[in-house]
Amino acid sequence: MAPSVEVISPTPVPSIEAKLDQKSASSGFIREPLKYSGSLDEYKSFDVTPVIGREFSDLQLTDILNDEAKIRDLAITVSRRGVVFFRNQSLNSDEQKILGQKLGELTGKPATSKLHRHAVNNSGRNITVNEHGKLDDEISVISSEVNRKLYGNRFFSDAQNLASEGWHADITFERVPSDYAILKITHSPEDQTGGDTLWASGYEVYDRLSPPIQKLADTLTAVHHQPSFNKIAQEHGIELIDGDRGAPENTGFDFKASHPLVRTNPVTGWKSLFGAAGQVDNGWIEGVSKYESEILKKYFRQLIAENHDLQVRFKWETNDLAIWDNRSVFHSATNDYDGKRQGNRVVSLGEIPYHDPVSKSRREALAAEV
Ligand SMILES: O=C(O)CCC(=O)C(=O)O
Ligand SMILES: [Fe+2]
Repeated sequence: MAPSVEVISPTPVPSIEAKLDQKSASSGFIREPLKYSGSLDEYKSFDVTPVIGREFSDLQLTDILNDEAKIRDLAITVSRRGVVFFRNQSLNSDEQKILGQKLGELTGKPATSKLHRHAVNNSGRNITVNEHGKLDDEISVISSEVNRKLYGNRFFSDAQNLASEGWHADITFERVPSDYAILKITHSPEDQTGGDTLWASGYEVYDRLSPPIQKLADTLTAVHHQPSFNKIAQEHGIELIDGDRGAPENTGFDFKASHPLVRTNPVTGWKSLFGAAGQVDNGWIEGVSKYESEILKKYFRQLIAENHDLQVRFKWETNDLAIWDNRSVFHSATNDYDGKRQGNRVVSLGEIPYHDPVSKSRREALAAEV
């Protein structure tokens, strides 16, 4: 008998086992959570909130760039705290790229995963990464001026949309999405204030689901979709990057990928809600009715946007830098300024997302650690 409700059929995706096999075959990827060795304890730092965020008060990243133990510990710290902040960094864009690649390499990402080359936010837009006119496809220049040109008035302070629409994780429409992202703000807003960025913990969102809803979420997948790139490319005569966007799997112009709704972070071993907010606004949750998909998407977005106790907000000064783990946090820019603001972002690619059924939630794992 035909189902009485319209069910969104799952797109064919490899089974969890196939994904794990594929990953372990291609990467020797690490199943056991990684242990922090203590090598960063000599630097002054503090937790910005109980749940998310750590700030290092005076560490210069250039001083530790060649120290593999420290970079590995840094990656573990980012994965555990979700986002880590550094003030007034001297790191240039080439060093930022080295750091982006090392964070994942030293924590076991597949050898084929490099730095992302963004289909739109690349050198083709002709915004230079420094004052010497350097263009680089592995750096996305985050520019208020270009955003206003391409995406219109939601990037002005008098926009009338809901600011909470901005919550997302980066480039999850790719089959191999990001592990870490590093944003260095090179020009803080000319207005003197505004332009803060917020991050929200996907681990904590998962922990706020009741056990029966966690069980349901554990079994689901979601399609992540970004339809606006093709539209923007057409409207503004931009040539999209089609070929290898940092991993051999990341090609084509569909900008669509199916990923587990709840993703295990291989560095911490913790489960995080992943198929939520901006990256699934134009996508859907698979295997449930269209109506159920909309209700679940709305509920997950609400948990992210309306729980300020799982968020952290950062106020930028020029040359401040943030590193976050795109597998386990969402973030949102604040478009409350009208002057110029600009930064360089490196997005590195990690593993094909997977859900390890024996992995723990953050709260469970932390309780077991003490
Ligand atoms: O401009 C910001 O504050 C953040 C922009 C963003 O979403 C990103 O860099 O990934
Ligand atoms: Fe982003």
